[in-house]
Amino acid sequence: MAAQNPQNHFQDCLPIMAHKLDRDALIGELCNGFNLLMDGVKGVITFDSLKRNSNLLGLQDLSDEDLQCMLKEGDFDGDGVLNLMEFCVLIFRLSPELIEVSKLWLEEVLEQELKRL
Ligand SMILES: [Ca+2]
Repeated sequence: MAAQNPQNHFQDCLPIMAHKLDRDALIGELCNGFNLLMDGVKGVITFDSLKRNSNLLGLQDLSDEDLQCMLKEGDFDGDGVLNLMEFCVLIFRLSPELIEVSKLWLEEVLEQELKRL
């Protein structure tokens, strides 16, 4: 058990899982990543929680400005922090391989929605 580092595991697995189209596992990993980065009290990713935990995801080389940019880029509702949905969307945007996958998911969801109508 000791050999497995969950942080590295998260980063390494994202592209692999994207290729497998294993949606549930990928979403699980995204949630894990979110949990690693979020502020435990507020339940969202703030600049401080991102800065404090960025090394967990191999982001320790990013400057304060880079981190601010990440937050700003992912923050759709403008409250200055990232919730789980905003985090997932940001990860998809930062990882080109995942964009293809998310398009497929979107089509799948739309198809299911259309069938229900
Ligand atoms: Ca937000």
